[in-house]
Parts: sequence; C-alpha cells; structure tokens
Amino acid sequence: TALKAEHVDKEDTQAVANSVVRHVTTTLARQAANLDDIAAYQATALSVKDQLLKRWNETTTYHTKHAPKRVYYFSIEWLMGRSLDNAVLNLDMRNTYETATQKLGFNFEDLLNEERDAALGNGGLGRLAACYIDSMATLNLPGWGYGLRYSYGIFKQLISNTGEQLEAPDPWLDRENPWEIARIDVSYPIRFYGRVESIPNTSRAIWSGGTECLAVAYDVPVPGFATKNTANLRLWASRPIQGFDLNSFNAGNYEASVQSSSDAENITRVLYPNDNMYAGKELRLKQQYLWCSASLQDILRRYQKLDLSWEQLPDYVVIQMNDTHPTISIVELMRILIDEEEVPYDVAWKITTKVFAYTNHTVLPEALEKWPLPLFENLLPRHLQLIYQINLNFLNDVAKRFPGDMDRIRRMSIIEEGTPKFVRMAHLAIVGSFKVNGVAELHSQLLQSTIFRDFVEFKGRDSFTNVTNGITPRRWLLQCNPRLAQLITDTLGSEHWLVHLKQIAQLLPMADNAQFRAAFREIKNENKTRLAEVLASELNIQVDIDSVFTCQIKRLHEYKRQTLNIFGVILRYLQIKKATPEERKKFVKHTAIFAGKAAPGYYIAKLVIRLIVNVSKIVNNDPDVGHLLRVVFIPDYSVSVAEVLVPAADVSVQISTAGTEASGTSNMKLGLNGALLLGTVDGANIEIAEDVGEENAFLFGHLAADVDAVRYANSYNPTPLAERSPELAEVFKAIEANTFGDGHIYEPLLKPIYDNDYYLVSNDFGSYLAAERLVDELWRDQEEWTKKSIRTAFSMGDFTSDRSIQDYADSIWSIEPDPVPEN
Ligand code: 26Q
Repeated sequence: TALKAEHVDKEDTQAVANSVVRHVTTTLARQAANLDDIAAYQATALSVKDQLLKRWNETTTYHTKHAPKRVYYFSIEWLMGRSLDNAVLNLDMRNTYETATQKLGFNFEDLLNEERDAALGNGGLGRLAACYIDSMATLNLPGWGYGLRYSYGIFKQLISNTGEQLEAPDPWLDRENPWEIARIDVSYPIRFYGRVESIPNTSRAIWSGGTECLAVAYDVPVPGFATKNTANLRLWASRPIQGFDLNSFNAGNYEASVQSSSDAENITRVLYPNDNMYAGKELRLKQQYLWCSASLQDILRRYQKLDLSWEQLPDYVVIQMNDTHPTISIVELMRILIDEEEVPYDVAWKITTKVFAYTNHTVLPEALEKWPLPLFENLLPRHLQLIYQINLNFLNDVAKRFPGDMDRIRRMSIIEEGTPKFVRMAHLAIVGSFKVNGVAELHSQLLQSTIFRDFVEFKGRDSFTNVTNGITPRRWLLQCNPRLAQLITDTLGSEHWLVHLKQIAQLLPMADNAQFRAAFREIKNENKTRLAEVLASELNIQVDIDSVFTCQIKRLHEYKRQTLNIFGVILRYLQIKKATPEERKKFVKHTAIFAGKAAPGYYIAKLVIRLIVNVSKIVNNDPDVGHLLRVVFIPDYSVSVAEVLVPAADVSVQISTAGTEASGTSNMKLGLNGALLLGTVDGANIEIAEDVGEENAFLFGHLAADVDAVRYANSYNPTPLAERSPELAEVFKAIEANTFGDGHIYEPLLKPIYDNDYYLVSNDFGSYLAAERLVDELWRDQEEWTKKSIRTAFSMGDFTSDRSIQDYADSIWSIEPDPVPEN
C-alpha cells in the first residue's frame, strides 16, 4: 500500500503540474518556458482556485437543495491576508503543490511571497472576521460573509528618515486577483438622497429621485480545513448604473458625462483607515448603506426562492453584525418589508428583531458611531423616518416600564438631542437585535454595567451575553509555525488537534520532559533566526537571537500604551549607560520589537512611532549598549508580516489600560506560539492568564475597577510626575534633554501624561518595571522559561475561533453543522 500511495502521489503531482502549465498557456497566455515567479504564482493560484470552485459549487448546490438556516456575517472589514498557502493546507494538497511547482523549476516559498495581502481591514475586528469565516467553513456551518471590495485596502506604511509615518496607497488589485470571481450578473441598485412620499392610511412610503448606483458581487471561496465544505465571502463593488451620461456627452460636456460614473465608483474605492475611532464622513455612510442594502437584497432574493411567508424568515436567516457598522441594515430590512413587500409595520418589526444580533467591540466613547442627523436625513431620508418610528415605539415602551423617568428616556433614545442632533447607532443596534454580545468576559461585564446598563434593565439579562474571541489555529500555528505544528502532530500521533484545539492540553506534561523542551526551544530559535535574517536584510538591524524578543504588534493607540513599552526601553538604555562594564554583564539582553499602523489623522499615535524609531536609531548604534538592547520598529505591519513575527516572539506585550481593550487577539496568536504574556488585567488577557496559570504569566497594573478613581485623582488633584513615578520622570527628562533628537517635538505626547494621564501610564509604570524584572529573572533560567512557554502554548486550547464560532452557533444563531456529503 505504501507503494500504491507513492504512485497516486506521483499521479497527483503530475496532474497538478499539468493544470499549472495549462493556466500559464491558456489563462495567462504566456510561454511555459521563461516564466517569472509572479506568473508562476498566478498560474498556481488559478490551479488551486479550480479545486476550490469544485468544492464551492458542491457546497452551494447542496445548501440550495437542503435549505438549512444560514448565518450571514456582516463585516465592513475582512483582513484575509494571503490565500495560497492557507488554501493548499486546508485542501491537504500542500506537498503536492510544492513538489509540482518544484518540478516546474520553482521554489514554492518564493511563489507564496509573490502574493499580495488582501488587507481589507484595519486590525483586530477585520482579522476576527477572517478567522471566523475560516471556522464557519471548517465546522460545516452554512454561513456566508458579506463585505466590501475596496479597490485600496489599508494604506501602506512608510517610515521617513525622521521617523514619521507616511501613507501610500495599497494597490492590491494591480495584478489580477486569482481568488475572486466577478459576478457581473449579480448586482443590485442602490439609491441615495431623493425624496419620500407617504402613502395615506398606510405605514408605506415611496422613496424616489436622488442618485442610483449598482453594487456588483465578487465572490471569494473560503475552504474549510479537511472538509469539502467551502464558504463564500461576497464582496460588493460600486459601479455606475450607466457607463456615462449620454445627454451631457452629446452636448459636448465630457467632464459632466463621466462625473456621476466616477462618483459611483468612488464609493468602494478605499477602506477608512480608522481603528477604534469614529469618523462621521458621508462617504463612509454611503459605503455602509451600499453594503447592507445589496447584502439584504441578495439574502431576500435567495429566501424568496423557498416560497415561504415573511414571518418564517428568522427560521432561515440570522445576521451577525460585526460592530455597529452594519446597523443600517436593520432599517433597510424594515424598509424593504414595509415599502416594497407591503408587510404591516408591526409584523415587519417582529420579523426584523428576530433576525439580527450585534457584537460590540469597544467601550471607548470616542469609538461609538453616531451620525449627524442632517447628514443622515439628506442621504437616507426614508430610513430616518423609520428610525423616528422605531424610536417612538421604543421610548413609549420604556416610559411604560419606567413611568416619569425622563432622564432614562433621554439617555436611551436612539436620537441624541443637541445641535445638531445625532443618530446613535449602538442604541439602534441593540433595539433591533435579539442578542448583544461583547468579545471577552471582562468586556461583556463592563458593557452590561456601564454603557449598556439601561438596556440590560429594559431588555433583560438574557439579551446580553459573552462570546470570547478566538483565532484560527490553521493560519496561526499550522501555517505560520509548521515545525511546531509537526512536533505537536508527531507527539500526539494525529492531526486532530487542528480541529479540536483543546487536545493540545494533553501535551502539558511534556513541559517536564527535557528532550521535548530542547526540541521546543530549538524550533523557537529557528523562528527567531528566520526573523533576524529578515531584520538584517530588510532593515539592516542586527539582533541577537539569544536576547529575549518582546513583541508589541498591533495598531498604535493611546489606550494600547506603546508608550509604557518604549518608556521602559528608554529607562533600560539609561541604566545601561550608567552601568560599569562589570555591571553591564548582568543585564539580560532585550530585543524590543514594535509593529503597527497609526490612523493617518491620529497625531499622538504618529508621535509615538516617531519616538520609537528615533530611540531605535540612538540605542542600536550606541557602542556602550553592544548586544544588550535592540529596538526595532517594523514598517507596514500586515497579516503576512505577523506570520513571521508571531512564531518568533518570546514575550507577548499586552499592556492596555485595564478596561479599555475589549479582547485583543494578538495575545492569542502569540500565546499559542509559546510567547509568555506580559500584560495588564484586561480583555482576554484575563482568561488567557487563568488558563495558562498566573504563575506562567506576568500580570501587572491597576485593575479596571480602580481606573476611574485614579483617573479622577490624576486630573483633579495631580501629584507631580516625579511622585507618581520617579523612573518615568527620569525618562521624560532624558527625552526633553534631546537624547533622541529634538526633545520639544514630543511635548504633545508627554504633556498630557504630566497633566492628567488619562491612560494611567505613570500610575502603572512602576508595576510594569517590576514585571519586566521578573521577565529578566526567568530568562536567566532557560529551562524554566521553556517550561512556562510550553505550558502557555498548550493551555491556549480555548482560544481557537472554532470554539468562538461554536458558541455563536449554539447560543445565538441556533444553527447546526450541515456537511456536504463526501461523494
Ligand atoms: C467606525 C466609523 C467610521 C470609520 C471607522 C470606524 C471603525 C473602524 C474600525 C471603528 C472601529 C474599528 C475597529 C475596531 C477594532 O478592531 N476593535 C478591536 O476588535 C477586536 C476584535 O474583537 C478586539 O480584540 C479588540 O480589543 C478591539 O479593539
């Protein structure tokens, strides 16, 4: 049988090589000889796509026939990264493709690196959607994703000589995208602006005039791991209804004739680059409406083929809203049911509120979406009318429950009073949903006790729940750390852990096995070496792989406190400088690695990047420092960059002010790959520390429950910085003394910390330094360190997105796996 398997293998390899060559000559119209890596990648990807489409078709056919209840995941961001390696791994064809392309004269790794990231997201929220659709496919759940096909994803980050972030466009579609299928035949009209005429004696209205454009579907097949089931990610691109205005064209006004067509195409031109920061721009609302309206039209058209009553819709359709960005879809469903399908208002509302569920990702007030009412009314006049009606009914119900409590009514209203008024999207999302969830235990608790407290009292506790985030172990272990994955598979004797991640806990006793520890450490060192080579060749920075690699890789934001990290680095530098050559020998070697983008308009976040880069220039070139300290800012962080960083980290830096980071997910990626958690008692850190054991993590800082009081003290009765933290005062002095270039440029960063320190940087600095001392102490004992690293990795079984998606399916969606039969 071994011989036979080898024979089949050879046949497969030949068939795959043939299919790649066929795409070279036919699809790409090129000569098979003299092919460059780009073309070879394209042909390979097209060959893999053929495989995916076979499965995709079978899945679609099966679900059409079977008509199960389906979940639709609405996310305005999908941070998919690259697809080729993921696809061949999920199809169990990686070896075949590697060998086949080798036979054709290519190095498979090089081909993988030709792929552009699909970076249609900012950070955690967009990557979460990508992990979730991977898990939906893997768990055989009938689910689709809906999003937008931006022509430009998150900007490319460049760092100038002076450490400034510069933004360049991300033209990810400049080569054909082999992973999508344009469905020009699947398109829907979308209206903006216009006027509304009420139809007397009904709830109905006619919305007409304004401008119209088309939303055109692009489908991206998403393969499950080790299953035939293939999910679909449907992304919408905006297009003009007609190519151009013939009247203007004929009158000789060429500019006017193409204006409306380019206006239409602009809607899905670019992703808004804000993360956890609300931007009230009309074009953003257009994006949201186009996406929601097209997705709903698509879902309802599919439902209508079943020939059921509208009342049964919630038995067949559930829509999960990723944050408030798709909240307008609640109103759009009402509009379609009432105005177009002539469903009575109350019936429509009953149906709608059984279809939607809402996931919140933040308690930060500056991130809560609220639209200026005049802007909203102008763009979507009929929707505003419906919101008024929804709000009126809702507030009547509140008044009945809490008679005379006017303040409560003001607090809960969907409309915020003032000049101008605002539409509060979170309130609308809660009112229109049957379930609201946060993304980690603490976060869900905080939601219920703070910003949504009134709603818990009104709707009841059962309407609120927690689903802790997760990450897919296929991309974030199997794909990015193949050697560790192999070690796990070999030791467990099977690959089942990749779909039952809990099973890796069986390997916990291996922490006490010296041979296993050596193998584990060897893999970490190889991953560190690989990263060190990239840093040397791309950034010309030499790092010592025997140093502890600390990694803080995430968007730049004040609440995430990259400041604490870089201030700690500066203090370490000052201490090295002060030390005698003898004392220097006692320092533990550190490599502080940062990566992440700042929103282009976020001045302070950009200033933090500047400080990190300028500190790295001084520190890395100071002969006094030698190998003791390196500071690295890796530009243009992305999913594919993360796949190199995550397996190489020793310490996972997760140091947000307690109560501010809803969950975090890089903490999960780094932990699963064996990085020890250096973190605050915040978000999913808490659940991670609980599972890995607090003795295996470094927790520090004020607790969420105490933050308000400290904040209050900081701003109303501020003690001098030197009293709050003498070490931080020393650091600030060094910065102000131009140690890292012109000190005064950092004033906007330092002054708020002197004055009111909203994020408690000074208050947590002391305990942060204490935690770092524990890190250093442990690093000196490599066997102990490796034990804790192994315990961390193998205790992460609960943080797979398979578990998260199973939670959603059981407790919110009420849907079941429906696997495509194997032949
Ligand atoms: C809103 C309005 C207009 C323009 C942009 C936005 C916008 C865009 C992106 C608002 C927020 C975001 C992204 C938020 C985000 O990524 N939140 C993170 O979600 C992760 C997944 O749940 C959590 O792990 C993180 O804690 C949370 O910060």
